[in-house]
Amino acid sequence: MIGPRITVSALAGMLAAWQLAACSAPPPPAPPAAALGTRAACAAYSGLPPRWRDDPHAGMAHLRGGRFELGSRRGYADERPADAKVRVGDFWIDRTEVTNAQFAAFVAASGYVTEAERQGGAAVFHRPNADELNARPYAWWNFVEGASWKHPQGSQSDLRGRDNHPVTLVTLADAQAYAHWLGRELPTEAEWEYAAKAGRSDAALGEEPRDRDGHPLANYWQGLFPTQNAQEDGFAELAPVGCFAANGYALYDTIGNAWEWTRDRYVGAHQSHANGDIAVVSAAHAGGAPTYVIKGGSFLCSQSFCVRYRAAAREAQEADLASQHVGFRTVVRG
Ligand SMILES: [Ca+2]
Repeated sequence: MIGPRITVSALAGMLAAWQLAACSAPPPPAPPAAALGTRAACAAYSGLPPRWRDDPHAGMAHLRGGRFELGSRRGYADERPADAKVRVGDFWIDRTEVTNAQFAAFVAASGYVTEAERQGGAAVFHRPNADELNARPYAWWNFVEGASWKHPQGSQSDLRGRDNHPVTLVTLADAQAYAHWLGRELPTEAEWEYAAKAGRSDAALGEEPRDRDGHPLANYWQGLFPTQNAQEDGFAELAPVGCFAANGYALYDTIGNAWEWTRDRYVGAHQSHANGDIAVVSAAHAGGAPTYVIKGGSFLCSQSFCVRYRAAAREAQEADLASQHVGFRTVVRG
């Protein structure tokens, strides 16, 4: 059976209708900002988001607020009881951890001197040998003289090749100073966790971040901490921001890479696990600094020690302790 003939005039009419529709259609959306989320993309990233300093929300995603479950029914005891009635408002949040390039711009503009620079050093990780492990607890932390955000391994080191890495070795006050320079704030714990969970409530939120094939989905520690780093994720220590796929809210590295400061004091019980060798770092501290909540885990979190590479996980960090595995991201409410 032969179908109805399509005539030349009918074709012309269809073409005219298509052209009319094309002319009246809204313009296509602007191309998305340079996407991160792959090893090649993060390696090529300058560390400064598109329209940096021209757009007050440069590098940020806007999240609609809502109600969600803060905490976990499956994690450490200090993540419970999970509260399913926590509500957050609308806010913008950095899509990546704040980078060295961004923090350098702040320092260049303001002349700001970080707390670690004033203290003369900061806590830096190293992989200890057996003798060191036997000699003292938490032997993987050293207070390194001269270490600061721009000298991450000590005074002889610098930021060459690390513009796109998260800035670390910054204290709570340092992070707040940067945020205020941009007219921003640090997130509350609830805002941070809302952003990191990205609307999810499934059981995988409480598990090691691997895909179905077993590949790591974040920069954390695979192997026996702190002596065996299998580097299945491709990184021994900090990675450039945005090397791994974004979460459902287009945010990178909420899990792993660097821990992230929040503005909230840490109150209540805490299941012990060290964030720093207090005996070592006490030389630079008067002691008694209040602790604040940090979130998301870092490149040092492992199945064998710190199982805190999860959105609900929380750690208490001394406000004035600069450490190699703690950075931050900022928010603008509204
Ligand atoms: Ca992080």
